[in-house]
Amino acid sequence: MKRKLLAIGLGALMAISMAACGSGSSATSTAASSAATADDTGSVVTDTDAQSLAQSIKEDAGTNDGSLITVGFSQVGHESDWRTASTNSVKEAFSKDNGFDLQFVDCDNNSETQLQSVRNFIQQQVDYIIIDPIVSTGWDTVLTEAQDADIPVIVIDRTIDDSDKYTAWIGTDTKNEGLAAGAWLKDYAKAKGISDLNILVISGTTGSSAQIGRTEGFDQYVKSEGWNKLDEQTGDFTQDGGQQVMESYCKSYAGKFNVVVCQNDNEAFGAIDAMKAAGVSYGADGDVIVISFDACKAGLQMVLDGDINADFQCNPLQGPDCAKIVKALDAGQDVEKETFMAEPWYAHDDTVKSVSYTNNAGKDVTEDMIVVTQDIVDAGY
Ligand code: GYE
Repeated sequence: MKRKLLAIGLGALMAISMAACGSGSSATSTAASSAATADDTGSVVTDTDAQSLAQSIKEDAGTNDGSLITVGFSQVGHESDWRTASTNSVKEAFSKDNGFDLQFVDCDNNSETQLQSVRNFIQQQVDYIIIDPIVSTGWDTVLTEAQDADIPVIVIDRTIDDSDKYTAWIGTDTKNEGLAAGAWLKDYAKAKGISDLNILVISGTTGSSAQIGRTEGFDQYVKSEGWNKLDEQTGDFTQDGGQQVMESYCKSYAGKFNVVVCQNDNEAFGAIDAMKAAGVSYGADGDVIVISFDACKAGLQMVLDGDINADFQCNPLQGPDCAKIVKALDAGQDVEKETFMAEPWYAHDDTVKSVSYTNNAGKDVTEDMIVVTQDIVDAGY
């Protein structure tokens, strides 16, 4: 493919200032969280950094003699350990050494910013665009614009559900994660002799495919088993959000719940802090069963410690496969439209050894629940 030299103009500067805006909100970090915060990854720049970043992008562009593949990556934000791992994975895979010139925009969970970042990439005529879509709808117009500009779009992680004008997607099936969580809870409650399940859900960012999929999958079991879902409120996939929602749940539903489902680990860290403060006992030895998703390193540590009962992994290390896809496209090869990452399921103990359910593709599956060990935690992302 003929390389387009990166045009550093207004568009790039806008992208930089948008990234700078992203630094205004506080990145969630936790004592329990072992992964780097957004600042550590360099994914968020401060206002004072914007000038020097502009300069360094100019210099970088100057060193691209046309041999590097230019790629724009529009990332959701920096809300969780999962996100940090995703950003790092893409940045490492799309390094200069690997033949890429990557422009990164942290959209700070703002859909307007995200659409604008993609338009800026189109204006700059990058060779390829990677999008991790904050929400699953509202994409058709801008994807048409990318198509008209002859720029292939690769979607990672979350799905785009109102347009098929992208070349490839790589990620996980989050409905299966929700289904597996429901299947585990059903068997766990049975094994423990718990007949009444009173459930509080702290959901992820509303309208994101990760929230929609996990809710749909889990709700299938709520319905079929006749469980009592007391409430569902969003914690926006952040620790602060999880803590705030749980603080209010602890007041409104004091003594009335025995399950908390957090749609990611960072929310679980916040929810656990809130339960601790409210004197609610939780986890393997407590009154409240805690279910989480992501299974990042800090989350797995909490499973090992018995604070989280079960954690359904979502693999964020999509950078290498994504780079492979871009290289293949660049060599004029066909690529798979969809690539699914493997996702293991983890638990504190072997009360439930495996889960059986009908997955999102309509297939009956039986999958192991892996009991977390220190080695598994150490190998985590
Ligand atoms: O679960 C959460 C992150 O889109 C699957 O986004 C991803 C989700 C992940 O903020 O931690």
